Amino acid sequence: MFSVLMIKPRWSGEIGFMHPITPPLGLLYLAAFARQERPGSYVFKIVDERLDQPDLRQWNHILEEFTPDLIAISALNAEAGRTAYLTHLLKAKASHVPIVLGGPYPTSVGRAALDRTLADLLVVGEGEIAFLEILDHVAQKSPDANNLNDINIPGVLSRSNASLKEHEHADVVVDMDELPYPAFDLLDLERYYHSPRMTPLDTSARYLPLCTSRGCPYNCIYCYNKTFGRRFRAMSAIRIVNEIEHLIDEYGVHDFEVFDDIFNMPKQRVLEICGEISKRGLKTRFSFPSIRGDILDPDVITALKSVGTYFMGIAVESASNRIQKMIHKNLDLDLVARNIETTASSGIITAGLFMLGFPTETRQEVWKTIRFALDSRLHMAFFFIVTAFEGTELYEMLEKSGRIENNRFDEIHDFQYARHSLSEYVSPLQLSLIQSAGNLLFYMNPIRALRILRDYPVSRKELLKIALGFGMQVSFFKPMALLDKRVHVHGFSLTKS
Ligand code: B12
Ligand code: SF4
Repeated sequence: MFSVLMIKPRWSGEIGFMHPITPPLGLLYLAAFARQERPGSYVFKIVDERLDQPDLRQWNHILEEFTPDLIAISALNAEAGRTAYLTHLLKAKASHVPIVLGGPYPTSVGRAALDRTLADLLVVGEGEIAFLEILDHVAQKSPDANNLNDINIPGVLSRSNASLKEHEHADVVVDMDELPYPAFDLLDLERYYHSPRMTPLDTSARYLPLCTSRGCPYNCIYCYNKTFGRRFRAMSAIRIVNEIEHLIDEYGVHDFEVFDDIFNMPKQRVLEICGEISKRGLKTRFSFPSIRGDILDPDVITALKSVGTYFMGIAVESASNRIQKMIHKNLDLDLVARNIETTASSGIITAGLFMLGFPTETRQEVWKTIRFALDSRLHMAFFFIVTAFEGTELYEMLEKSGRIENNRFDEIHDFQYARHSLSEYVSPLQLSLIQSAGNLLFYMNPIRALRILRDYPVSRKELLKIALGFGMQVSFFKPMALLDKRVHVHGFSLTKS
């Protein structure tokens, strides 16, 4: 049987303190789709480096034991360095085995990902269809990595098919209901249940991720949403609730973390999903790490609450209308403030996601964002330092103005601790100090503390642990980060502290 070794690399650099390890949904969809379309043809094994951290000896053992016919690596930009290292390590041992690279990293940099690694092929964009064609091609025509020159699949780049247009995307699954359920059976799920997750609450619950739509029609300049494109495609409510029911029956999981780029669209879809869950009498809990705040309304919030929503991250980014326009987010801030009020008052733990230090942002504008958070009923606030990722409009903007000398952003994993400033008017030190002050002012409000105590879905003991951990981060790690040279982004010619 044709064996496929799938790898999720660990992060490349050292910066950052929070490392959620979530099930690698991309790989799980690729495997499930291939199994659905070619039953019995391919066998898969997943190595998640973030969990196992295999050393050289263990990697050799994995290769000898599994003897893969093809290796598939899924990477974000933040994993670019490690991905390159891995391809060298794997090629040294199994040079003839084709290595295919996919995910947001190769999608955002295109051919450069082949130059920076020893991968043989890369897929730009959504992976299911292109990956299946690659599997069929390698299995039937050319099992040797050195013989992949004739490959001609939309969105697939090889070292020799120079004719393929840069950034031509792979074919997408148009009818999302045709997607199989992710192949969770390939993972030891217990290990993910006990790892940090995206939702910053330790509810000690078994949970699984859901991704119910692909694509986002908005165009925020800092966001990398090109993998699935701007055409929004969603699963039907019935398909989604079937998957939820399957996960409850198969894995006994009732807690779901929703990974969609933009879940709450359109309103009718959300209401139908909630209606279907209630109709079937399913016991569910949901958390939404990031939701768009201007397309919420009280009906949607009530419906989500009724099916067990306990956490919602609302992406506000900036409280300055000028910055909202510049970053193409264009939020109606009054509407978002009202939605935060409704969500938080309903007892859902509501977190505000904010970004500080956009190009041209002034100190007053940064403080305006902090004040927005302070004046709100939010339970939590995350003040991230704006970082530009390759492939985003923000990155291009900085590149054009000659402000990027040597991109080191792939070393940053936690934008709370990054120490740089894209703003010409606020230095990195000033930005970090405002960020720390914002955190302190936000959490030292006694009324907020009481509301957190009342609404948190965890025991008082758990809450105390979280509060101590967070207190340590804000009062110790963050100031320490100010002294830590590694937290500087060396390659940037930005305002000096
Ligand atoms: C879960 C998640 C995380 C998790 C896990 C990340 C990880 N290491 O994989 C956590 C919370 C840790 C995280 C952190 C970060 N994340 Co994140 N995250 C997501 C999120 C919400 C869901 C990912 C997912 O499962 N999607 C669903 C699956 C089906 O999609 P997929 O993985 O992209 O896979 C498809 C294709 O990419 C392709 N594909 C994927 N792998 C492969 C492999 C092969 C061989 C092939 C052929 C194809 C292929 O086919 C798949 C199916 O179509 C996405 C947003 C989104 N909706 O995708 C952001 C997203 C991936 N994150 C992003 C960012 C920027 C980050 C951070 C840098 C942010 C931060 N705050 O610091 C850090 C990076 C830290 C790190 N080293 O992991 C960006 C990626 C930008 C980029 N170009 O790298 C995204 C796209 C959000 C965005 N719109 O900007 N993230
Ligand atoms: S930030 Fe959200 S709304 Fe904006 S483009 Fe990205 S996914 Fe879409």
